[in-house]
Amino acid sequence: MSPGNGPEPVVDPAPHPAWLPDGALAAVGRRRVALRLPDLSGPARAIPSAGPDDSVVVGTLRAEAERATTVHGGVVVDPDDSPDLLLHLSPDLSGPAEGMSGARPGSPDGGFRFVRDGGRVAVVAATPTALLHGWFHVVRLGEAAFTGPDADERHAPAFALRVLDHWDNVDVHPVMGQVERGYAGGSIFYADGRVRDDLSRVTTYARLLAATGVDRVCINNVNVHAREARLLTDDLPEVARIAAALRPYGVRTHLAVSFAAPMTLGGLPTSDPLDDDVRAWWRAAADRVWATIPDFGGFVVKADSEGQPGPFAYGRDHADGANLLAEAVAPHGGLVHWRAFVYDHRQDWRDRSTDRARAAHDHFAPLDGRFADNVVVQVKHGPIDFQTREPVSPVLAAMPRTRVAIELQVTQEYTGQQRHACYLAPWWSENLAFRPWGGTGGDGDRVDGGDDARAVRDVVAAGGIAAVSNVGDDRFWTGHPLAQANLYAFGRLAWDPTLDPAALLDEWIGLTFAGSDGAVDPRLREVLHAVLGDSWRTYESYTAPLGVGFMVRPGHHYGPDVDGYEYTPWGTYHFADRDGIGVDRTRATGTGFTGQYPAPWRDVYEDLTTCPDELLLFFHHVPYTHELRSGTTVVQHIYDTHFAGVERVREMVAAWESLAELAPGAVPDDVDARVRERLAEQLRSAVEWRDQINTYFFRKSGIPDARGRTIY
Ligand code: GCW
Repeated sequence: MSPGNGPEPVVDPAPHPAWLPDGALAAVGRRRVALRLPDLSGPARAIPSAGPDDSVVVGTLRAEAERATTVHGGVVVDPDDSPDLLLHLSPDLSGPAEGMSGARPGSPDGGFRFVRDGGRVAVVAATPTALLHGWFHVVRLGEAAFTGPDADERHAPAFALRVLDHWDNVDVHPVMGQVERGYAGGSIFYADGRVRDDLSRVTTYARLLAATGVDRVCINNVNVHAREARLLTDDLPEVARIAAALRPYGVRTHLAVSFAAPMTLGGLPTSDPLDDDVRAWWRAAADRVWATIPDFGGFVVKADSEGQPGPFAYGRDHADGANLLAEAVAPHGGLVHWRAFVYDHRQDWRDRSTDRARAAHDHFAPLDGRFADNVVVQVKHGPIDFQTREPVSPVLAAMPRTRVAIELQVTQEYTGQQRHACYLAPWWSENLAFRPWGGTGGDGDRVDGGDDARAVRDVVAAGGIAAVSNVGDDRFWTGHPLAQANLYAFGRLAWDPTLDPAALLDEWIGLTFAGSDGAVDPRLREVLHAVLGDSWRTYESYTAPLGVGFMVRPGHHYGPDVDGYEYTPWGTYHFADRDGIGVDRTRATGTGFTGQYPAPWRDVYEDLTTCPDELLLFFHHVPYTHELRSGTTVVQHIYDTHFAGVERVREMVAAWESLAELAPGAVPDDVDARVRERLAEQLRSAVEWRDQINTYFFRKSGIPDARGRTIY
């Protein structure tokens, strides 16, 4: 389908180990490891049917310890036989060391305790899954876990819910393929129109996720087509197989469901959320799901969006719709993730008053307080659609009485489709750190606010975080081997959104490229930082200037097409003419979108002189000669960044190529070959972007480049 899919995956039976090669477990594997369990006699039980239970994870812990020690020469010992690493499952985390440092008050999850005493480490947790997270914490630390000073720390996730959404189809969709916006081959869950027989790779995936922090996966596309809708009913036993493959690593299964299911699957004449038969249908459907999968997580819904059915057909609103499902899943402790990605995709481009950026807030903010407790309103990080640069969605700050989650896109739909190296953690981190009521702004400007110093990451504590996965059945999981860093960093930020993106990159490098002794060549480390560290800003510089988005080829969204969406119904315009460019979203003269923000941002964005440069064209329509805060004009900025962006990509290519001499053999040949192939395409594509964008604006404006470089 789209050109982003790249060549066929290399035929190799074993998937790439990603961030868990055996070498990554060298430090733990060399040691004496023990597992202390409360009164569990015999081997780990299979998951009982009584309800949510992760005791199967105990078996996983044993297997992890056995495998690591077997590979690296350590040994699994009795807990009383002075182990170097003790994994202790205990309902009482406080134990002998009360008053531990690092505890997060009000943490939604018990997490685990990490105690180091004279070089011996104990990890204590109340549930097997939390203990497993503790095990991977020690794995990540490597030797440092054992060599640091005595410590007693409590680690718990900042977000209650940490989800990866898969836009995987069971049937290959005629336009979108097996995985919608997937750039890494087929689905790890489905092939040939059904759930795969061999789901071992799904368990391997769950292992990778457990080593980061993600603990829930929605296994099918939010655009629920006819075939996929049946996962909820006829195919439940198959879904149960997927759940069984994820469970050993403490990962719960969610399903995307169609709001029209009572009609399409149940034969009812309506899907009206206030209809008694419809309510009964959903209750019965939920009962069957939990009877089959006792630890099932819940439903994800895209309703009244891009053609998906929803409550509007019955004159009902999104709270009515979400609460219908919430009522059905509540007896089972289930959740409903209800997406706020709702807008008119049949807009008239001639109409400059309708603003897609406004839509989610217009629909959802008035509903604050009406959603049931087990509903999570899932909000894309920006008001438009996962663009390279957007302001933070004002919906995140507008629903104080609702559990709100932030949604990110790990799959690189708009950021190079895993053909371009583009490390997104700095971008996500900026969004999570944004303070809607004042504080540090997107480009580091300080903007004073009121008393409320909360950041987005605080606002979404109860609703958590979700992201669209970038994984497929490609040997490297993610097409571009370096795109694994995005999945890793997402999981880690989901656990702790305050982590530094550069440090996370370093962590990922340390694990992924660990040699059999656990060590990584420092020159390789340096090169990977040079290639990836600033790659999101580099991508921004040769693609989308100053907050303008969607200058991409319609449909597949790869490569430049400045006017590709300009005269379409999708509501994503830049309004470039001979005099200027940008969308006037001010209250004074534009769509009024700035008014959806609380102070101070509503005023900062409104005013041309205070609006951050990087978002200028998102909020304002200005002449090409408008002088930015940086001192350069808009059109000169466009030229400069596009020329500079391509040079940066050349440097990325050169840095990677230098490895052959600097650190021969540090990267496996197959990884090297794939990365080289992708970097070559990134350079070709960056040149294409530069030349099209620069030429377009030169021709529109008639203003030459002040430095006389080649524009066509
Ligand atoms: O960005 C858009 C994508 C669609 C996707 C939609 C969404 C699943 O182009 O492919 O549909 O977002 O988030 O629902």
